[in-house]
Amino acid sequence: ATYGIGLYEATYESIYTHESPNWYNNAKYGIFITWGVYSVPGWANVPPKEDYAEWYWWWLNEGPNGSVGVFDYHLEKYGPHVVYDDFIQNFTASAFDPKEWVDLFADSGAKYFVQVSKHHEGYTLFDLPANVSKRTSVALTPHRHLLKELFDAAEEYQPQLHRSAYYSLPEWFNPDYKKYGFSTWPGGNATNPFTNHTLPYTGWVPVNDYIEDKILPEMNTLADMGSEIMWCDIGGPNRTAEFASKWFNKAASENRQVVMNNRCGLPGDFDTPEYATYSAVQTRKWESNLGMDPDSYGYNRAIPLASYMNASTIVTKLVDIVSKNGNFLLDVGPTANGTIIDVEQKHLREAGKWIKTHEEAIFNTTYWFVTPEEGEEIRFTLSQDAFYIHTLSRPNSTIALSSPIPWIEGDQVTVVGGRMHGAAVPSYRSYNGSEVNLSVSEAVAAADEYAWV
Ligand code: FUL
Repeated sequence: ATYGIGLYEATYESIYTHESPNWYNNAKYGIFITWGVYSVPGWANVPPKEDYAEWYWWWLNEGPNGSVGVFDYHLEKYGPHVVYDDFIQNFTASAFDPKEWVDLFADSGAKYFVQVSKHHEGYTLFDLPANVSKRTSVALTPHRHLLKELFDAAEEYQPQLHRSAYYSLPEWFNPDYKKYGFSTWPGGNATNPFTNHTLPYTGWVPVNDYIEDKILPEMNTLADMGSEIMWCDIGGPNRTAEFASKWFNKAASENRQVVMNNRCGLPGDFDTPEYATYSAVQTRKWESNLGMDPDSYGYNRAIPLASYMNASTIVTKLVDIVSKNGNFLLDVGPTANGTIIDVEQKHLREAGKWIKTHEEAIFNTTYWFVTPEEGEEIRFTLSQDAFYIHTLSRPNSTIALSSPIPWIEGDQVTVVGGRMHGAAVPSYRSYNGSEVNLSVSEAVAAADEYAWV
């Protein structure tokens, strides 16, 4: 049990040597849950003016010339005297059933989840000592330790469903953050944009040193709760090298492996393109985060249900991302009472059926070094046993593969998943040897959906 103790030191160089562990590299698909006080108003316009609904307070605070129309919306719907912190009392979680959530994640085929435990609004879904913060879901409405409830419910799915938390280091309007003069987010007080009055920061416990007395205790709390990923946001002033060295060493001494993203103020173990994917293989591990909503992580009541990402897109994105060495972190935005809306549940479960019947081609795979031309809609993955060829649209009678692949005359090609699972696909090399051709019958093409393997 002493394995790895003292391995990491609190320096940039030492932490830089840490790598994303196998469980994470192999997990491929996670569910991101953006849920907090912002879920109460849950609004951020519709495209092309939509933006992150979890930023409601920021948009509101921008005042009448704000970019996404929150000021006007708020004035019309709530009037000038309802301020952001008034929404806390409506963050009821009254329908929150953590068991239902983890059952859904398991059905979706995901291997991990990342719960937003504190967004830039500063309200935590986890408990903290009274000298750190009372802006928590335990001290305030709904007086529940929501993160712990979710982690506990996931116990049933161990070790398949990894548990973790997103954590924003800065808080927009925490007066204690102000002294760091972080240029984009000065900290300091929020105002009521309609009256210009300075607002109190509900649950605020003044501290001497925001990093020492707030960030570190909060990150340590999440680590102690067993978060396997430290999914930080924004970075900024930090002592992450110190945090990470202790965390990595402790985990190693317990024979666990943990992983940190690139937003804790250090390069971390993987990159996190936001609402984006890469167009080619990246040798450094990465994870794409995308919402089921077209432009928001947090719940946005203005978005038509038909705009949510459907099963076909989920599967296509997953295959595309995995083939390029990425993981796919797909976001849901529950409502204030803790409901993951039906349309999201439906598409997640639908995609989950495909994912489970094609799992050998997704999980525990790695990337092939060649990214096929984007237009070809061909993707490759590789396991210890097989080389997988995916097509992202319904294949025609012949698939011509011009990229170099490990195929020699006589190798067997078979269908993975769908109603024709295991059926042979005749294959041959073109006369000049530059292409491998797969003869896909009508029956094989008709026997699957979303992606063909
Ligand atoms: C960003 C945040 O500002 C967004 O609201 C969202 O949480 C995204 C994943 O990270 O930095």
